Amino acid sequence: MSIQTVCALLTLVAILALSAVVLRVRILAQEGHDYAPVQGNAYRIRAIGFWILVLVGLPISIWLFRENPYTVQATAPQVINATGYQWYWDLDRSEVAAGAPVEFRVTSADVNHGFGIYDPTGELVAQTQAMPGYINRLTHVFETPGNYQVLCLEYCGLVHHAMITEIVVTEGTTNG
Ligand SMILES: [Cu+2]
Repeated sequence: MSIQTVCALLTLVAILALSAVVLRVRILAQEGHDYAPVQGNAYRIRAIGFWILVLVGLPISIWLFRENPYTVQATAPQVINATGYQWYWDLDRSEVAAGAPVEFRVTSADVNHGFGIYDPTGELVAQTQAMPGYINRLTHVFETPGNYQVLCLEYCGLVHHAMITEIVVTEGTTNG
């Protein structure tokens, strides 16, 4: 199961749980209760929730920070300069080696574009913004050789959908 699917399922579960809470509150509200005991309970639940967040959420957050795509140390990165135009991509290089860091330096010649890299199965593996006047650096290690596609992720006009180009990831090491 991909990370996107896991996130989508977790979001769905959270939405259902929240809906159940709202529904329960709606039903309880019709019965009418004394305010004081309800308030006491609510404060207790809030305190428990707070400590659950601290004790569970904090370690998870710290654990997730192990892997930060923006701090990947590229010793000798393969560099691709990418520029977005209405409506095409210009890459100064379209072939890189798998297993070694690739640094994308992404900008735009006109309007904002979204630089999204998709693997051969059509799954988004990395993305950044292509903005006029800025060079956004994105480092990614392609683990699997194959033909990857770059698509525009931000609607930029009439032929936005045609902003597709290809990056070929080869096995072994290519220098440059
Ligand atoms: Cu676009």
